[in-house]
Amino acid sequence: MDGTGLPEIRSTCAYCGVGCGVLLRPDGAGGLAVRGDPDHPANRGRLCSKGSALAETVSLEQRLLTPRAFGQDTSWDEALQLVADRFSSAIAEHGPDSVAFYVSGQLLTEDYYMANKLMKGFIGSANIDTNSRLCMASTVAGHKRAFGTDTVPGSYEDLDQADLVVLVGSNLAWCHPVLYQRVLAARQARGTKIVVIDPRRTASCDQADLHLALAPGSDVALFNRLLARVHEGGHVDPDFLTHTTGFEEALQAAIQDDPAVTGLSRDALDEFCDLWIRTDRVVTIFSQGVNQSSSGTDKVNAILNCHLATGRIGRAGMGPFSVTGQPNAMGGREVGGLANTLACHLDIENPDHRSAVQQFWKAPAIPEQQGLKAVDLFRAVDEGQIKALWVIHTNPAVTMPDADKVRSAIASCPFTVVSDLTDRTDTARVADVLLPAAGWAEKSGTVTNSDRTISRQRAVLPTPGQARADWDILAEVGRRMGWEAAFSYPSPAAIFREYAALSSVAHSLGKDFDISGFADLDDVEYAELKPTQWPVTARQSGGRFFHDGRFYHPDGKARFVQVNHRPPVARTDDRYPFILNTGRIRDQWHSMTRTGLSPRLSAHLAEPFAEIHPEDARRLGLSPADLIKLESPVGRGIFRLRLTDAVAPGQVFAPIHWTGETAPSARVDALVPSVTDPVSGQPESKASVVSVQRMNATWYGFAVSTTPIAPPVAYWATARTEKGYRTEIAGYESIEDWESTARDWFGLPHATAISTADPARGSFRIALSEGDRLAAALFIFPKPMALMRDYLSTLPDIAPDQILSGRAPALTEDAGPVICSCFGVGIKTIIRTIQSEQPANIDELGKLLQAGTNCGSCRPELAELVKKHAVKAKKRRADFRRVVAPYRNASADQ
Ligand SMILES: Nc1nc2c(c(=O)[nH]1)N[C@H]1C(S)=C(S)[C@@H](COP(=O)(O)OP(=O)(O)OC[C@H]3O[C@@H](n4cnc5c(=O)[nH]c(N)nc54)[C@H](O)[C@@H]3O)O[C@H]1N2
Ligand SMILES: Nc1nc2c(c(=O)[nH]1)N[C@H]1C(S)=C(S)[C@@H](COP(=O)(O)OP(=O)(O)OC[C@H]3O[C@@H](n4cnc5c(=O)[nH]c(N)nc54)[C@H](O)[C@@H]3O)O[C@H]1N2
Ligand code: SF4
Ligand SMILES: [Mo]
Repeated sequence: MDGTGLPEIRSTCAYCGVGCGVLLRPDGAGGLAVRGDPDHPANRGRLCSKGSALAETVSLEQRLLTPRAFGQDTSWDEALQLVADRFSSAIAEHGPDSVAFYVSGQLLTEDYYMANKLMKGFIGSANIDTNSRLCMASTVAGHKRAFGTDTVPGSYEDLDQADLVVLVGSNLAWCHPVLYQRVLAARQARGTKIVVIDPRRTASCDQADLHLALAPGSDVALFNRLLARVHEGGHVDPDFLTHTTGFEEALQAAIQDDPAVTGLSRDALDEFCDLWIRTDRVVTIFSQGVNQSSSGTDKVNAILNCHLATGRIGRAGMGPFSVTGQPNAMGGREVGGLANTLACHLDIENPDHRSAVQQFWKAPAIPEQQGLKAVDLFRAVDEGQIKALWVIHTNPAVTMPDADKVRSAIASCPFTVVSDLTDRTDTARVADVLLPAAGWAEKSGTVTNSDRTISRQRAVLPTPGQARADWDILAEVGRRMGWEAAFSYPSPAAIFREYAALSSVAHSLGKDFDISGFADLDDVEYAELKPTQWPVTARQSGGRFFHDGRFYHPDGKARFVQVNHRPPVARTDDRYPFILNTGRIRDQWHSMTRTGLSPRLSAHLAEPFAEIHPEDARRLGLSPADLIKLESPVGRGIFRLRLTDAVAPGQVFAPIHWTGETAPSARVDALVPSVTDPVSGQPESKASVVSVQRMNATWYGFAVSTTPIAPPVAYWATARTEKGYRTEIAGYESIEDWESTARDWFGLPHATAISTADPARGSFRIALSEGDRLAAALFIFPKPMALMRDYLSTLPDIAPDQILSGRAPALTEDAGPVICSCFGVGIKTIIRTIQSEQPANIDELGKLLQAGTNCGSCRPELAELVKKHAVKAKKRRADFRRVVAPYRNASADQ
């Protein structure tokens, strides 16, 4: 593609659990060309907006390139010895449970295996937990309760073959976009129906036949209603029931639940139940709206109960389907990354399993009990029980519930190590030792996606600076702690072989996870490994589970679990009258350390926001573009108001992505208390309670600059642009001398300034240039202001004397916030084109503008725009304002 002649190398996308195959062609200068791998079974060549922009995130900007200890650069030798010594001395003095690892579903399987082996087998504690506790733990627990094993029964092909896809607490269009495209393709090909169960109207509702906006946390009651109706109508599969136990009890519990708690009408409930019951091929996809709940495990079992009762499991086009979030969330579950599991689906509390693993590892010790789960782990850190903590490939100071408390707990821990790509994370900022990790394109290993397909990730770029792969760092610490033989590996391939061999031990103990077919893979075969769904044995490769009625409880049967509705733990009251729901946006990945580097991805939604229903806003006297303060019993934050009837009255939705680095007052998890599911320990991230108030700032600002800024004011939020940064700012204190303040914030004491001020109106504008190059501009107003932000963000391509108007020259049109990130097409351009050309659908629009014709991630938004704007001319202007507004500062396009 780029003509350099370097070959394309197959790898796997760095982001979500769909696990799309990518073809990477290094350009020889540290860059990459990326395209979808047409031969990968997960995506067949498709990529979403994030996958398409991978090349923009591999630069060395913000990379940590040398080990650091206590604020100073140091050598690997010193850093690793320090880590080994401090862990060893904590263990010697306070015992193995005084140390902990907190790791990630984004680690490669080989990295994960090392961390788990070191902690569980050699240190002898189970205090290793992973961010999967915040993500998949309820599914793991629900699967184990029902099936006796944590196994996803089906395959992605089921999505192609289903006649009904139910999305429960899953915004598939934005979070697993390539799977969503598969569902839409099935809809086109065979008329697959789509039902979305989500309190919020999301992009995934775009083509839904039915959207059930249920009351937050009421999924158990909804699926209990379905189970009761399955039974009432005589749709239970009696043959399949012989492979199960507990149906009667689960049914009695289900009948007791009052479906009215869902807040849904009887008609809507009946419509859903009828559709589900009469469609044999139904796949129920579920994700964080299910898992991240104080009744998450029960929600999972309520869904599984319905599939078990109808025998719709493990057969073509049907089954419950938990989609995994992170690229190796599934691999982490297999390798035993959670504090309550051992490797290869073996159980820590089973003495036979323990001794088998101990023998296999020739390990000195193996813990007899579960370790601390994430929330308890950081509580133990806070209480001083953990003397040494190692955080790898995750950013808990911003993504754990009660994040301010977690951040201060980490800061107060006697010894904290962070392995990351960058030192600019909320967690790295408070750590003692920073270890530079090799990143996605620089390291080799394997990942397992949502449908149990194991794929290779391959190093295609040289490792920068002194960075090292996570497995390598862990193994060396293991050696330096005295376990030379157990941690000497020449390559990830050697680790993988050992892991595969351990899986045959697990299989001999009756476990389903078996990749023993890989135990003899030589280095060349590992290098060439093709995507393969497990199990992989001498006899079998891939396939579905449970269709044969064989489950993994000791009696070989599946279990129905009695579940009843329990509302979310926090209740709204006069003080905290709103429910706070949190989640993801289309183009950012978690704490944005990688996607935030891409100007394209940052142009979609450039500022942290909170969505509120217009009726609530009216009641509270809020106007579009206001900044609002959210306060919960544990924390507070400031967000841009986004008015939309996509959220129900009484609810607020805010995304999770902003951090101390990008918007310090919009760290959403600072507001989420650490309430957990009693079975899985997973936090309730989607049902906190908050109050909402306008932030009565004295002034509001917008800045563009070539270098990042972090002004010491109540609110700022920054995003990458093509050539620099754009920052929204607001403050309470009156500022007398705006020019010197601006110079200070931008770090430009000697730049040439042109400014205009209108003290009567309280407005001020300044452009600062160095030579003939515009370096920064700042606009201050007493209210949220109207500016052509997207045009201004093209700085420094604007002449200093032009910028102060805040408007584009007459002939330049402001494209507006980017909707199609592949071709950089802004919302205003799209609306203008729809209005002037009146395309009948998004395909016609695509011919006019290219928008939506590459990765397709923006197609739901384009469809909504086409629907809204193919309208009569006189309504157009008003509509234009209303639709553009929520994308950022709502008065921006007046
Ligand atoms: N763009 C993007 N994609 C991602 C990620 C990312 O950061 N960015 N992260 C990846 C990861 S790690 C994960 S885990 C997945 C998450 O993927 P999803 O689970 O699809 O994403 P979320 O936005 O967290 O939440 C899904 C939905 O749950 C709904 N919800 C809230 N409460 C309830 C409830 O009580 N019941 C029901 N039924 N629904 C409810 C929310 O309104 C939200 O729309 O995404 C993965 N993909
Ligand atoms: N309120 C609320 N909170 C949530 C959620 C929610 O929906 N609502 N979702 C939860 C879920 S599902 C998840 S998965 C978590 C995600 O939360 P985190 O895992 O904390 O978020 P990330 O930003 O993905 O953190 C990954 C870190 O690893 C670093 N990194 C990248 N590549 C490498 C590498 O190769 N090696 C190493 N060592 N480091 C690397 C990145 O720079 C980054 O700092 O958030 C959880 N928190
Ligand atoms: S759907 Fe997008 S983010 Fe997920 S693996 Fe595929 S390309 Fe990557
Ligand atoms: Mo996740």
